[in-house]
Amino acid sequence: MNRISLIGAPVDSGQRRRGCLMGPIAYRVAGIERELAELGHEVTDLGDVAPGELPQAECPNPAVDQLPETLGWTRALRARVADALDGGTMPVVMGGDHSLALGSVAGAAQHAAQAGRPLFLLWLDAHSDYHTPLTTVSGNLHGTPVAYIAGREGFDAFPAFPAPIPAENICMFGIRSVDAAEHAALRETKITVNDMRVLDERGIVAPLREFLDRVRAANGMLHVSLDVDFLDPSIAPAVGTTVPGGATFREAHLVCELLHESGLMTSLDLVELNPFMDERGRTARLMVDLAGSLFGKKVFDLPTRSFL
Ligand code: 5AB
Ligand code: MN
Ligand code: MN
Ligand code: MN
Repeated sequence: MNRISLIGAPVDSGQRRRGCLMGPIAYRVAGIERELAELGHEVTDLGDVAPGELPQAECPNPAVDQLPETLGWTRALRARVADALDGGTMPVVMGGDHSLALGSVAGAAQHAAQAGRPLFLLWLDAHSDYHTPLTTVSGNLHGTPVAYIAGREGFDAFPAFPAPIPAENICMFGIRSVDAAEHAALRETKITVNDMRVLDERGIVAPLREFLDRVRAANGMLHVSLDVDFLDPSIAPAVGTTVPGGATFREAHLVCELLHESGLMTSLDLVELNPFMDERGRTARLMVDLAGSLFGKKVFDLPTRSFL
């Protein structure tokens, strides 16, 4: 049994296609609270976070969009996620675009540092989100959280990231769209980038187990950040940044099931759902279904059978 804190994060400042602010409501309408409660967890919906007063901020890169808004969210979400963890609950952040991870992972890192445990990051995404505010071409800050979390330079406008996560503790899955500047920077790190080619060749189980084994061996905390575009757009159309060739329905569920079995996840983001682009709620429902798998839902609970 987990004590789960649902945290609404209607963040829309990390990109320019509006709609992610409707995400938290879509998760509620799709029944996320009941889904998790029926699995035996104690679920509390803390409602939506607000960004607070917007700080003055400037960035040398004129492309950067909505910096003060994103800074406001970063502060507010960091505090809320750290509080949820300090109170012994597991935060599930319902986004909102991926810039919310600037705050949610900072909150997890703040808590982990105080608890004296290392923090690991599992990034399930089509994109590596490894730009800094200085390298981004689009100016959309939802493409920057991993760089902030890993302690890259270029985030002068932001509060210093508490205990940046060492590259060896960061693992990405589903990657299939990386910009040139991100690629060059990632080459210089030890971040594990399991792109779709790796999943095609090795499947998802072996590389995920390798990572989870490392988390367990270090007695680490594990933050999981699930971007809707990790999934193939044919099953999850409700995203602004679709990239073909993503994870299938079963691959995605298998990741979630293995994560649940590991018992290692300590905080979670559900990001980039844009309900305005959904088809009759199917993406919202799929994400709730995946959240169910992450918290112990199984289709079958029978010993393996052979029907010969
Ligand atoms: B997402 C791109 N690299 O910087 C950029 O959806 C896309 O949170 C970023 O993964 C995608 O704008 C951010 C082209
Ligand atoms: Mn992302
Ligand atoms: Mn993405
Ligand atoms: Mn996106």
